[in-house]
Amino acid sequence: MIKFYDAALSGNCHKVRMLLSMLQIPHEVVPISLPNMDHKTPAHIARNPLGTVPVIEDGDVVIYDSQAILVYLAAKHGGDQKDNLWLPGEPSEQALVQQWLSFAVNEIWNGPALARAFLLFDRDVDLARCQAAGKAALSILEGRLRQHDWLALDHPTIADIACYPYSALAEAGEISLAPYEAVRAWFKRIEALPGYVSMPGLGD
Ligand SMILES: N[C@@H](CCC(=O)N[C@@H](CS)C(=O)NCC(=O)O)C(=O)O
Repeated sequence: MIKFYDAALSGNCHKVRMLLSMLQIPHEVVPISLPNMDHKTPAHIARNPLGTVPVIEDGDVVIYDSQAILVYLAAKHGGDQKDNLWLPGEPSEQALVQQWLSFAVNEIWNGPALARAFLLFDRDVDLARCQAAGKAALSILEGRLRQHDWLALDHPTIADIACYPYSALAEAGEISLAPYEAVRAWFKRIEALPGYVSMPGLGD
């Protein structure tokens, strides 16, 4: 059974929680306390030299980074390559999904995610810079979602899962979501998907 090293308030972990639930993948959660520094113990560093969560172990396979974990879970449990809606096998579709996975790690992490981390967890970053980056990222999402229901394709993919948590948590970083109507409508579509799970600060 998959072991999932999970920290409750982590949006990166939440991406994994959501896909495990949506794909109904059996797993065991191993809680990691970031305040207690569980993620810096030798045992955890052996799993992930970066000392971060999420991490999954599936037999001998150990994967860290939430985007990499989404790719693994979708490829293994999302259906055959031809009909895998979460991570399509067709090259241009797969690349479009990857494009938004990169957006999650770069623009969304360096914007709303780090603004929230500053205000909630005393992360040493420049709040104003993160908030400005956050607004820029949300504007790009808004532009895409005014024309399309989903980020990469015409149906939900792991791109939507990867970009959702820290966008939806933006107000915890004191970035108002009021100007982003299409983004807020997209949150509702994601929250209506079968198997959606919430976390503190997100829609139930
Ligand atoms: N790119 C990684 C980032 C992982 C990450 O920074 N996780 C945070 C929790 S959201 C963490 O473990 N922080 C503790 C630390 O950096 O020491 C991912 O997407 O999983």
